[in-house]
Amino acid sequence: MTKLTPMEQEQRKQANDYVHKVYALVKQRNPEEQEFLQATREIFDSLRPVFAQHPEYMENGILERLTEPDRTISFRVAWEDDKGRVRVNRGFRVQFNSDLGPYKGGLRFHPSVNNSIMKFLAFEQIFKNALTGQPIGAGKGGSDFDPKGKSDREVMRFTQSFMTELYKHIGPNTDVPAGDIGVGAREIGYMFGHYNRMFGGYQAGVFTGKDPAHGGSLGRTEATGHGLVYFVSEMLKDADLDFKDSRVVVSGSGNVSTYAMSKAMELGATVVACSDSSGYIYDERGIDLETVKRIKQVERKRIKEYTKYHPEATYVEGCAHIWEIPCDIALPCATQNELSKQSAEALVANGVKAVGEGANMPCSIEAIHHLQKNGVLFAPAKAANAGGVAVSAMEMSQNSMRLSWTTEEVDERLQDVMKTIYTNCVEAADRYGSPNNLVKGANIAGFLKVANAMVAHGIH
Ligand code: NDP
Ligand code: 2IT
Repeated sequence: MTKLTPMEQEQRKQANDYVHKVYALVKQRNPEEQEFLQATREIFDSLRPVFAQHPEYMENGILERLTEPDRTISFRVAWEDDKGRVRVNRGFRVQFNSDLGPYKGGLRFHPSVNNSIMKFLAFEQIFKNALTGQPIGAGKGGSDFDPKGKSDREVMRFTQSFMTELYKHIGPNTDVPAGDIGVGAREIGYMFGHYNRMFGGYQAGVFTGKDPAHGGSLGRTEATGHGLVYFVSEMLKDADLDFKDSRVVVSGSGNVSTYAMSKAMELGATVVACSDSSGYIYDERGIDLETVKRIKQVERKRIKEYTKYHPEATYVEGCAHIWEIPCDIALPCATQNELSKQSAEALVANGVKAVGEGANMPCSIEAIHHLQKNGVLFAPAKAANAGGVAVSAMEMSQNSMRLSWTTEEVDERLQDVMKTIYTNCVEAADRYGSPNNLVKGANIAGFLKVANAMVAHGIH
């Protein structure tokens, strides 16, 4: 290593002091928000070398501004269930940053939803959306409403009440939501319908993830999972590896997981396990995806049902032990902090070669360090799962132009975007002194794009 000059040492010290100071402030302001603090800590760690080289970001207070959302909207959602009882949930929209375009990000319906989870997701979306190279800012929203076990009419009444309030804050040029956990085509359909009713017309560009039969983009449903596998393929290629003949474990059995499995299988992998929030199924000969889709998408039942159709498979109650199944490639595609240091140790002990994050922040910071320390290729969520929002931005373009691209056209663009993101992450990691570290590369490349826009747009 080359010796640092006294000036470089001083620049490093100033950068470290700045990061420390701002992180202390973020902690003081948000003492209860564990997930948000975890997400900011990871970003801050990556950015030290950037501040050492670019004091203008410190002078412009970029970190202080980037860690405080433009606004957080929180509201009551009252609705009536099928038995005529009044129910009350909490709705959120965190509009984090709009320096690169309209606020953009999904809506999550899950009982665990709270301010911290909304904020970490919206915060990470800033860097992810910047990485896509598309003109989109960042937001996230949702509710602690649980669609599980609700009738279609209950989901409709809830989403209409939710939209009656959210309506005031979104629009094709201000804030464009999409799906996330618990929000799929059914929920988007109801919300889009109610938005248009309140608007008194048809505003195609206010939502993405719409049904392609009425205004959505072909390929959006598959985009996150397929994009993840495209990104991981690029990473594997640089290490002379690929999906062909590999054993893959994928957590979750929702949108991201399903299409990650389908693309991995198409590339010749055997997917031996997947899960839902109750437990996981394991089939040495490979999971039958059509059965998974029927159980989860059509019947809306538990993954446990799989063994009824495939008695050769095993079902294990609980999710954590899925990472103890030996595999070459692990793709966590369910939720945040689902892969702990202990899980990472099991993966490493069983010879895992690559881990790709399909979910947002599925690996704890300690798990990531353990994987990287042991030479496991690691694809971070902000880059690896950006294919979904990238195709959302393509949906916005198609809506504006009032035309639709073919599945092949969308897929080609998605592959290009994922390759470009990969290259940009590799280059940023190299340039700032952490070769092969895609976590740092993704954080730095995303940060630079948004920070430059913030400097150009003045202090606000
Ligand atoms: P879905 O609701 O379609 O699927 C979620 C899956 O994860 C389900 O199998 C669900 O099981 C499981 N799951 C949810 N919560 C938990 C939990 N607390 N513990 C264990 N398993 C859980 O959501 P998506 O596939 O859309 O989202 C999955 C992840 O990917 C999320 O982190 C999301 O933020 C991220 N993501 C999604 C994108 C998209 O385009 N949809 C884009 C980029 C990232 P069960 O059926 O039991 O609820
Ligand atoms: O986390 C994510 O990137 C999403 N849930 C998708 C967001 C979008 O606007 O398509």
